[in-house]
Amino acid sequence: MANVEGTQTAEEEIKRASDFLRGDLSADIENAEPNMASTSEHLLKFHGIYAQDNRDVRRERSLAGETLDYIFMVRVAIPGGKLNPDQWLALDQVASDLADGTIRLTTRQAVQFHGVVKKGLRPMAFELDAHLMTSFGACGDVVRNTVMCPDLLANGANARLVVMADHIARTFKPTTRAHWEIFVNGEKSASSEPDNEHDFYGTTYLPRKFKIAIASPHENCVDILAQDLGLIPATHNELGEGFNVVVAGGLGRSYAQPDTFARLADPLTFVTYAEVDDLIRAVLATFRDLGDRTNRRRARMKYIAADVGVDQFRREIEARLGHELRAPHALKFGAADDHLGWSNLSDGSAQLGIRVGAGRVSDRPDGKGLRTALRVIAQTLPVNFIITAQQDILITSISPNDRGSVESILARNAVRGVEELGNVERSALACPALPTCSQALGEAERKLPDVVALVQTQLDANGLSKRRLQLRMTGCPNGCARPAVAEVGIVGKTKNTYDLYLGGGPRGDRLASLYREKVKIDDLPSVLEPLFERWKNEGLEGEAFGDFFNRVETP
Ligand code: SRM
Ligand code: SF4
Repeated sequence: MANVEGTQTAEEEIKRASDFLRGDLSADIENAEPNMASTSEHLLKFHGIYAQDNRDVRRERSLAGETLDYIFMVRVAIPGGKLNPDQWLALDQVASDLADGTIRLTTRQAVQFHGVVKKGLRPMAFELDAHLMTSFGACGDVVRNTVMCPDLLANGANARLVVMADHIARTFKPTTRAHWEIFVNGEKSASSEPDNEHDFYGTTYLPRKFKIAIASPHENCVDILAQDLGLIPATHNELGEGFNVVVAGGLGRSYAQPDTFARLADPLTFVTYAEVDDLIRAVLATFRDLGDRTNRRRARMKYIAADVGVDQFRREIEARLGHELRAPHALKFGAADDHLGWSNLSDGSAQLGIRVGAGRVSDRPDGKGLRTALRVIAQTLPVNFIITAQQDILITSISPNDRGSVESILARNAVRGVEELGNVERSALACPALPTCSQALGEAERKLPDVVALVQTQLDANGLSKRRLQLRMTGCPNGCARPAVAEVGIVGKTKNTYDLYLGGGPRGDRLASLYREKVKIDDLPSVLEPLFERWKNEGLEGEAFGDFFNRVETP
């Protein structure tokens, strides 16, 4: 099979001509302009940096004939979301010194900083590097931050599994030194030889992003079927420990392009630990060779599988692997665990999961809040942190003697415990959307508290307060908060209206279907009310809303 024919996108040539992701970045960063040239903007993404402008002031500045308020978003890749206190304190400091004073936890267990100015990019990269973190490879046409269920890190998990996210991050990160030359130490590589980049990346890297996650076999907090490649720990009767592998999931869609769609990953095979790297390499090579480089909207791996069919896609992977794949195992998922609240781990330590509304770690104007609480905890107690794929944070490795100290620091800073949260609020997700995201058609993160309150009120009015409901909201159909697999997905369509998707599974194993188009937020209660009433009256014992909707409304 050949690559998709046609004229390749401009981005492909930018990559090819960039000398392994250098381009004119150094010169562009140093000049006096507040923004970057568009070629550099594309390359910047590989370095974890997005050129943005503050959209709240875009119109008034344009009308006044002023330049846009140029800012940058920096995404820090954190494999498995694991951070030690030194790293958390460095992120906290960077948020104050170089960004907008907030730390944004992402749906892929990474961290984003918003409102960074061009002059701050190098100091930020330097600080991150000093604390063994980097934004390099957090964005761009490469393997993105590897996500991992926190349960796999605790409770006596096997030693190979604990380091799996780090291993994948290290093994599949581009090897070019460009980032360190340009952003960290400013020195041109001593050698004039070209970098020895991975074969599967070559000079044009992947057609687009590639996402890997590792799920718990018991619950699906990482939305494993939304990934390009998912690993689920399993034991084979004859071969022992390894992973069931799923491939070719992805959720992004574009209104402008009807041939884009959300797709759940398919089971591919079982591999042992010894085989997993080669399999990932073969899948990456398949994507590299067959992915659509003529149209970035269709340049995800899911479209190869959808276009050529799962069997042919499998044969393509086998051809690059050099042997046949084993038959896949049937998979079954439990409902996602949010990991919130206290739990005792098998090593005798305790863990506390704290809800972070839309992942935004910040303080209130009076200086109290989650950001201060986490800083004090990191400064004073020997703990660690894990960011979850639900945009929340876990404080881990808490000595039983320190539980009281953790609780009093949180209480002093008015951080609410899980028992104080409403059930909708507890699991709701929202993407950043306005004012930073260039692709946002409507609000998400800023509107989430209102939406949660409206839906919770509606549930309460129907006597359903105690029922869980998974609500996810995004400012556009790219689906960054994964609304396409949610029980209730609210997806920006225009400035003030949203498409409403219903019936995803709490297990993340079913796509939601479009229920109503162009709903105004204020009209949400009246749209949901009859469905909630039916759920109450006709729902089976313990039946989740998504399952109920799917049973009664889907033909
Ligand atoms: Fe995303 C683009 C934010 C997870 C699908 N995503 C963006 C950008 C960079 C906008 C842009 O291209 O200019 C957003 C930055 C906005 C801002 O101001 O911060 C953005 N995506 C996010 C985050 C921060 C959402 C969040 O609330 O946490 C997540 C960061 C993940 C990370 O740490 O790496 C985030 N994005 C996702 C997910 C969910 C996931 O990976 O589990 C998806 C759906 C899964 C998938 O990839 O199919 C997702 N983001 C997209 C897409 C659509 C891709 C496609 O297939 O068409 C875009 C658009 C693009 O890449 O051009 C996008
Ligand atoms: Fe931006 Fe759309 Fe992603 Fe929200 S879903 S962050 S609006 S790209």
